Amino acid sequence: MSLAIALFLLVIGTVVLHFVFAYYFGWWFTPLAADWVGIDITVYITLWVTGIVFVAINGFMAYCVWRFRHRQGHKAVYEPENHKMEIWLSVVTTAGVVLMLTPGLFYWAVFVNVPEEARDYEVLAQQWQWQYRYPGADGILGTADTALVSQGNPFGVNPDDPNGQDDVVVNDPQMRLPVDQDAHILFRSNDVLHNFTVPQFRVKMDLVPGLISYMWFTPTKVGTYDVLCEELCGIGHFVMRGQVVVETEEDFDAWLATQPTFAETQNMVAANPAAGQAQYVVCATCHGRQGEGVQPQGAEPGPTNGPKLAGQPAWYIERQLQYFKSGVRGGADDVMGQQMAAFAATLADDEAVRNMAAYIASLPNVPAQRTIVGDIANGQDIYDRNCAACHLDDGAGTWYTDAPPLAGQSDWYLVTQLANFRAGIRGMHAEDDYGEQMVQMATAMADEEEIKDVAAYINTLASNRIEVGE
Ligand code: HEC
Ligand code: HEC
Ligand SMILES: [Cu+2]
Repeated sequence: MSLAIALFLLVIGTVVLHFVFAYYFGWWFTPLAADWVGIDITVYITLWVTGIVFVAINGFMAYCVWRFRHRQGHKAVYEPENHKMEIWLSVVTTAGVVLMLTPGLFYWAVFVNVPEEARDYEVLAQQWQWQYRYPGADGILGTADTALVSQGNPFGVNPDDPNGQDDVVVNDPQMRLPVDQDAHILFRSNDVLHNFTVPQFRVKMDLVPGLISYMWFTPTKVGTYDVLCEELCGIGHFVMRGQVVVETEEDFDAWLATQPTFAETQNMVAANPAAGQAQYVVCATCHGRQGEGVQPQGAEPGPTNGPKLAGQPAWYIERQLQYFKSGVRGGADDVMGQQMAAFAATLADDEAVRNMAAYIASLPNVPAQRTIVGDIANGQDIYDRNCAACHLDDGAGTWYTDAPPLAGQSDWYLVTQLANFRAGIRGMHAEDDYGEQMVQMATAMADEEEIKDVAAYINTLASNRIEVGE
């Protein structure tokens, strides 16, 4: 009897909760922003078919448990054959399965047949970022290969292919698409399986190393949508966040025209460290003459305690200076970052930023002082499980994962940054796609104590540390 009631409550509860979540909390499809309304229809049909079957079967089971419960003097009868009932059940099951499968097959045929006039785009996934490629004026994407991937050619575009010279390669997790234009998206992966999903477009596709997969859709609404990596197996895919900005064709074309072509990125003049050095004079007050950093004297770092910069690679320095200039770092509640933002603004243009980054990257990696003590074993445990995947086992960082070196950095600064990421002071700006990863990762440390443990462990990774007082 209690089993019958439990089954009955399960059915009622599931149906009621479904409607409460859908209508009261709005846990439902995001508004559609592409022309794949057919996908929604197939999902609705499947939901209705499986919903009705769920209620019918469990209801029937509850009924049987109650109706045919054990009673004195009653005996079960064995009835192995019932032709009428078997035919009836087969017909209903077949109808249900056909109803669920047919629309899917129909839309799959549309899905795999890309319209002639669709424009080509390419998405490249790697641990743990997205990159995008747009064809130039010729409308053709040149060939590319992961074997050609390097820091100067992160997309692996074939430098000998004339079709690739005018391609626009964007090493940034934000993609742009013109509205109401069929988009044919080609997918490649640099390392492991990934999955490109934009919920509002209702289409998703796996990216498989060694294969080119594809999908197509027509974005129908101007707006900004989140890109998710819905690959479940493996680590870190949940931090692969990006955006697709759907805009008018004029806006899209205007933006594309401002982007350097592949040929231009390959022929860029080398940065000039001497020009950077001339401008560094103002930076020295807070970051030291040799970029060695200015140690805090009291317990808390003050506004003139700039972290050590020597030992940081040019790509990381350049990105941070651009972040400070554009307000991605150094926002309203970031008191220390605001100090810095004022000085980043003195670098007039992209060239000045590149020159400064090149100068800082050329500074000798002088030893940093060890100021943090903590439980090194606990710090190592946290670091190896959560941080090494991007910052590497030895804390050296790599351009490939966009993660900067941590070993050799001012340890007190690592502590303040991890606390800032945890508090949302750094990494929460809508355009801070790299910092956002750290907002998620900073939760690996439960409290201030554990942050210090990790910093203490990172201290042991640097070969050029000096002990306090040495
Ligand atoms: C008034 C002091 C001050 C001056 C002058 C200053 N900075 Fe900074 N800088 C800081 C502080 C403080 C931080 C750390 C901000 C934080 O805690 O988020 C910082 C952070 C940075 C970072 C980020 C480092 C990292 O690992 O993320 C870079 C790069 C940088 N500064 C470069 C420069 C350059 C180049 C100049 C000269 C144009 C300069 N700074 C001038 C105080 C200063
Ligand atoms: C998914 C890759 C990834 C993982 C895992 C990761 N990080 Fe990071 N980390 C980054 C990226 C990318 C940045 C640069 C952010 C930016 O450009 O603003 C960064 C920046 C940092 C910074 C700031 C450095 C500076 O000079 O300002 C610290 C500190 C840091 N990470 C510590 C950690 C620790 C500790 C862990 C483990 C708990 C960890 N990270 C795990 C990707 C990662
Ligand atoms: Cu992924």
